[in-house]
Amino acid sequence: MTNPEIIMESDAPALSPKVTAYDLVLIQKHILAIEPFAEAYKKLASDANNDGKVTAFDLVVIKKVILALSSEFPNTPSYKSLPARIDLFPSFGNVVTPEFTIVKVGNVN
Ligand SMILES: [Ca+2]
Ligand SMILES: [Ca+2]
Repeated sequence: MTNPEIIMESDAPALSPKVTAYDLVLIQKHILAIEPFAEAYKKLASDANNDGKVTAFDLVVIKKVILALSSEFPNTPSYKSLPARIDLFPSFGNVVTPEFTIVKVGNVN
């Protein structure tokens, strides 16, 4: 038997009014270690190609979406959840209260 778990998924469009050139600036500052993100959700939001790292490739991907050259992010939904999944396997006496933070890919501010 597999453990019951909750996984949040989204098929919302990649483009959002919240994702702007200013987000690109902030992500660039993170990549260049000028102003690194402290918050896990910002790193998650910045990883637009879903390779587990925040690099210049993510900037390219997000820029394409902002410019409407691309309608979706590669390998990742438009919204991610933090954590990605919650294990609901019940341990006796414990009540699992799932708590997710929903993260819009590309939006860090
Ligand atoms: Ca933003
Ligand atoms: Ca990445």
